[in-house]
Amino acid sequence: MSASKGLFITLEGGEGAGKSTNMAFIQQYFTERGLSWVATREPGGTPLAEEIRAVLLQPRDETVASDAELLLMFAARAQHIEGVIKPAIAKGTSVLCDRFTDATYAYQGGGRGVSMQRIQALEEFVLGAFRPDLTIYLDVPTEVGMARASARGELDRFEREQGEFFERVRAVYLARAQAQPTRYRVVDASQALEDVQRDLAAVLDQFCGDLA
Ligand code: Z5A
Repeated sequence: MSASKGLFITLEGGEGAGKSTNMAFIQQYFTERGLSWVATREPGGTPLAEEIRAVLLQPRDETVASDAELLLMFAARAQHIEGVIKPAIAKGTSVLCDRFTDATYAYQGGGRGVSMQRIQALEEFVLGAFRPDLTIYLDVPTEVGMARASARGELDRFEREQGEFFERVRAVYLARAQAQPTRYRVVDASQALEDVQRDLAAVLDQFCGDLA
């Protein structure tokens, strides 16, 4: 990978996988090697997209139609790609993104049961051929992740889902990782944190070694 190209790296995981904890580790990895980076997240990452995030995560009495949820995810994504992700990469800055389109396949496709063809059509409409260079999936058994996450405070609209929902989410992530081994790396996030981060560093060494 040439030093002038910013990488687009996405981090994915189910409930309690440790994304926030390990996003901080990835940022530190980049900083220690003098690599320029910007950290961002989905849904969100720009003022407008963060407003859409708040709408999406807010628990509400009204049932949210799966297609409304799907379209809001992609509306936020369209704004995020144009406003943050593509401009950073064009400047040679790597983008470290907490969730991206794989989360839509996992949560809206797997969790909610939206057809994968419909998600794929929106992906092509909003992203064209643009995809992450590397997607790291932090894999943790659902019951382990839910136990970790239950220690947190008030639950958002997604965190209120039941175990079967998160089992379907996990199954989609694992299937996508298996189907796209060039882009995906799966890290066993049920290990002790220091072992998770050793494995993460090995993945990053392989992908980012030429940039330092
Ligand atoms: N969503 C969607 O449906 N469709 C989409 O297209 C997109 C998103 C993009 C918000 O995402 C919701 O949006 C998300 C899916 C949906 N809903 N859910 N669930 P988010 O990424 O902002 O929210 P999150 O999933 O809750 O992520 P998080 O805050 O990064 O949580 P986390 O992965 O659980 O990470 P954590 O807070 O670092 O770790 C949880 C706890 O585990 C914490 O106490 C840690 O100290 C502990 N931990 C972490 N690692 C370990 C290890 N190795 N051992 C022991 N304990 C650990």
